Amino acid sequence: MLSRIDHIGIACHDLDATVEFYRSTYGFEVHHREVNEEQGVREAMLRVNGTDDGGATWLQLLQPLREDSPVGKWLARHGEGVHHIAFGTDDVDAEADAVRGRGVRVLYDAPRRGSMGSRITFLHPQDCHGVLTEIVTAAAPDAARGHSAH
Ligand code: CMX
Ligand code: CO
Repeated sequence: MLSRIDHIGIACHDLDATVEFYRSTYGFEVHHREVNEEQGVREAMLRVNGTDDGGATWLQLLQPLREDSPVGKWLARHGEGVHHIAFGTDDVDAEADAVRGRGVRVLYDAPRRGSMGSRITFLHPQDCHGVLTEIVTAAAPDAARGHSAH
């Protein structure tokens, strides 16, 4: 079951400037920073609210590490803005199998590592009415706590 909006991914050119906008305009603070080489991003996670499944909803601010990465390519074409939405579930493997069975292209054969030790996969935007869609299972609390922010 998809049980929450886990995060909204927002592409930006300058992570620090964008973090400062969200802090000074809305009061959202950075909970976690991370570089994900595989995804080609430097990111900041801003916690917005808790959810009734025990998880949370975040803003994921994304600056590309390289032009030839999903966020880098998208920024060059569209400029800054909302890049993807992510639904949270406690079983990303089962959800990926279920949507694959409904004819939606799942981009990864097996989930990969996302923010804060989560496991993530993506659905092709052309199969989702133009929305790049991510499915996330958060790390168990112990694993998340052991994950270092930098
Ligand atoms: N939202 C909606 N549509 C998108 C999109 C996005 N973010 N990114 C690409 N597309 C669309 C393009 O508009 C294009 O459609 P048209 O041909 O109709 O114009 C099509 O997808 C192909 O676009 P492309 O620029 O050629 O991009 P690629 O095919 O090389 O890559 C995709 C597209 C979805 C496979 C790639 O972006 C991807 O693998 N994304 C998943 C990984 C990712 O986004 N990582 C960063 C976030 C990490 C995180 O959340 O932790
Ligand atoms: Co994301």
